[in-house]
Amino acid sequence: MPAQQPLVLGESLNLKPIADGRGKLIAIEALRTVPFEIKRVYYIYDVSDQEPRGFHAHKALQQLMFCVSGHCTLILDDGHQREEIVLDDPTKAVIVRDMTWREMHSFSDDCVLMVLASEHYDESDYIRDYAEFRRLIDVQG
Ligand code: T46
Repeated sequence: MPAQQPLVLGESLNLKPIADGRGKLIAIEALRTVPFEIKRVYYIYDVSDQEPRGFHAHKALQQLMFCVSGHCTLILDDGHQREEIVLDDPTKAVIVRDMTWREMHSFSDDCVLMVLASEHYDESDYIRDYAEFRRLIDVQG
């Protein structure tokens, strides 16, 4: 397994597989494996021509992200620094907290990016303009 990179903006989580002669199983439990209730699960796959996605932050949302298949590159930005994380192993997950700008790049053809979210979908929680994101970060100090 690749070595975990030390993360500054996202909290890395090493998901522990339960392995036996039949293969591997990973269980993720709300308020145990992740520090939040899981209200929503979605996954991104079949990304065309390595098209980047994301380019937004959330006002109040925590998410756990990992690739169950393939790989992609996650960029996190807190308005002061940027961090690049390659998600390339189903055991390698990142908790992305609110007020963190995220971009997903370089999706492999077989990539399935799984996301467990602390809230239901709410478009009003999105900050999709980077200048507005920076302004809100500055206001928060
Ligand atoms: C995030 C990154 C990692 C829904 O209707 N329900 C949902 O739960 C989601 C996540 C999206 N949608 C709709 C909203 C848009 O019409 O699906 C469409 C695509 O969503 P979006 O352009 O926001 O997709 P990404 O890949 O840019 O971002 C997504 C999540 O939206 C976002 O919260 O953190 O993945």
